[in-house]
Amino acid sequence: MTRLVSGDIKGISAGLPAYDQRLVFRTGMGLLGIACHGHGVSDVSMREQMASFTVHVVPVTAGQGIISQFSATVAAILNFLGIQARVSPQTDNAGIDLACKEGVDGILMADDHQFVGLNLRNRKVVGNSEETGRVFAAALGLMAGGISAEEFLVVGCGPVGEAAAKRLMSEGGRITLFDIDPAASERLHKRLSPVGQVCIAGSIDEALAHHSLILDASPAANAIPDRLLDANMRIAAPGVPSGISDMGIEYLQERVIHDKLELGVAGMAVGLLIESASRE
Ligand code: 2YH
Repeated sequence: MTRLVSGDIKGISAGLPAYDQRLVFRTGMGLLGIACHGHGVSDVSMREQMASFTVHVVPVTAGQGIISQFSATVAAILNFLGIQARVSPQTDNAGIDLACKEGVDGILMADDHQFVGLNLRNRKVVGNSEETGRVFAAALGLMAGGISAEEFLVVGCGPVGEAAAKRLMSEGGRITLFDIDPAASERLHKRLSPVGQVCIAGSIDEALAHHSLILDASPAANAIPDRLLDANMRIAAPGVPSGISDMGIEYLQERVIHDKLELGVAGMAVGLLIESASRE
């Protein structure tokens, strides 16, 4: 799993309104709309829930320690969605202690391996990897004009790729998996086969030659080589670093969605509140 660095986060907070607009242009929905769509809930009802939900983002010093602006950026994304979030003045266990004593409704916190959200009202826990996969899959479905009976290529068979594949399959999408490690695609294939139709591609060249709807969840630069890009492709790319080069992103223009934090945090926020929202 890739650990974010401060360069990945720079500019996210200030860029939220513009990013939201770009998402609307690409999918017909903004950050909140896509996250709600990923969970199958109405954004109107979710907006109401969010307005009365308070969150502390607790910085974590364990492992490689605090990433400058990480917690502030997570809080900015939550605020943009309408949640009352702030960075806790305390780190680690003291931050959890303070959140409980102050009676806040939720906590978001990340160490080097896991980024979790906790709803302190009902003990619901959400994970960033699962939410990222789910919400990018929903965004790809919107770019594709629907998921049912469409063929999707999922590149990268870790937790993000798995969650994305499950979300696509839940609406009748047909999945081909590719991972640089064949054992990883085999393992995921075994887990997904009872759910629906899943194939494994032997090479990225073969996989990209036969697919135009791609979910790139691989944590590797150049996982989708420029030479294999096609003008008909639509790609949702939550992997960090992005598997598509800057030149590839430029080439695909409005047919690519890539971010390092925004959609995943939006998915976590909706996931935390989903029990109290009405369905789409
Ligand atoms: O970037 C990460 C991990 N890769 C988890 C992401 C899961 N998709 N963690 C961020 C660490 C933040 C740091 N501990 C802080 O500033 O609190």
